[in-house]
Amino acid sequence: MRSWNGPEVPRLPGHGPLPRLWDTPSRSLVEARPLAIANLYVCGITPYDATHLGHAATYLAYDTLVRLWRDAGYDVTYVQNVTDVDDPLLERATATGVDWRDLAASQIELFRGDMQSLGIIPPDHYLAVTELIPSIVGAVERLVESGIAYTVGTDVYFDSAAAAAASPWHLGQESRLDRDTMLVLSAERGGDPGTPGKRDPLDPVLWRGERPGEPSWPGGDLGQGRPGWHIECSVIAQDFMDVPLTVQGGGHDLVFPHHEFTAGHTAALTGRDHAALYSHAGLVAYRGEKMSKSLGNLVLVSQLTGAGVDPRAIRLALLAQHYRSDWEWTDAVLDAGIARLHAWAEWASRPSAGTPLLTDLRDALARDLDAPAALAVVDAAVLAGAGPATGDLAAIQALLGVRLVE
Ligand code: 5CA
Ligand code: ZN
Repeated sequence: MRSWNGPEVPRLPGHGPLPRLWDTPSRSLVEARPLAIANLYVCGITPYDATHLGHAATYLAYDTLVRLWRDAGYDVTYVQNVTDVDDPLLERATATGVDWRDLAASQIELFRGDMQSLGIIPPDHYLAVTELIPSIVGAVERLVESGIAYTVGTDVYFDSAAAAAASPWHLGQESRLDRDTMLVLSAERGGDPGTPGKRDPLDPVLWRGERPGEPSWPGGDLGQGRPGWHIECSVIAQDFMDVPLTVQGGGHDLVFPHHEFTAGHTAALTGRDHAALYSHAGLVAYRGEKMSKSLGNLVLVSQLTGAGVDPRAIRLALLAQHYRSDWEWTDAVLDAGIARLHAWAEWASRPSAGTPLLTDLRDALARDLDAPAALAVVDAAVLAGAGPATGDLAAIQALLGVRLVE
């Protein structure tokens, strides 16, 4: 699938350090060191109610990571999916009387425009799940053949215990959660722990047999149906990159069950870990609760830009929050972004002077993508009175993605 046009990223002198990122399973900062190429998979949108500022914040975090890898001298392969067939999308389509394909297509197009206006580096491979059905069917068939999947009626489930016996993965490897917590989260986040006939209530569906009124595809031995959620990201990642990936990313609402079972599926299919590092972005709230499509408490990027807000001010507003913290979008957050953009643009027009900021910007961002610290480096220079040093504007454009002069 087509992605979107990428921003111009100036090449900077020398190389920055490799970034260290917080790794969910080991609960520590880990150097995101590529084996050869940096392989990044970030979980993409389910295309309805795009693009809210929570999505934007998460994709901005991994945009920053791509910028740092490139600046450190590595080539990057970046893959992102679109979950263009899933229960919530189908429910929304039914509720609004729109064909699910039209709903998905319009929201993906909106998302592309928003990502482009925010200057987010596009993935090299942008895949809708519906483009990969045969590959997913093949993977599920292999799991059935190796005894790691079983059927309940017309549905096929992942056997977590069998996978743990046959692969480097075990339930809890990625999320490090206890069973009681997993059971609660499974019920809240798309799992079906109450379905009778499963070997373990936590086992996730790999292939959902056809239901009346739902879209379905030929599944070979599996029968007509559609893919489960976690197998989609496992297969798309494997089809376009070597595993273990350098980094698997997404918001922290995906720690369990999504990334746990994505890891389980990949390990069962390849005998290898899905990723060397699992990174999770914090969740953006609005009016006291997580900004989410299901709650409807959304601020959309397109609403702000449509009202005339400069996308660079939105970018600066988001960068002022550490990617890993949960935080709340307010008018004050946006106003601070707008004020910072004005102050920086005025500074950029002053005569060139001062000490270059490049090393300090690189060091700040390499410490777990500390964008607030990087903004503070520029703020200090702006307050000091002199203009930017030679190379500062290129450094800000390459590392923070904000272009201050034409
Ligand atoms: N299609 C799946 C992933 S395979 C999905 O979670 N789609 S989504 O549209 O719900 O979310 C897209 C991305 O934005 C995911 O990485 C998710 O973790 C992240 N996200 C969703 N809500 C928020 C939020 N309020 N704040 C930050 N990130 C969020
Ligand atoms: Zn995913």
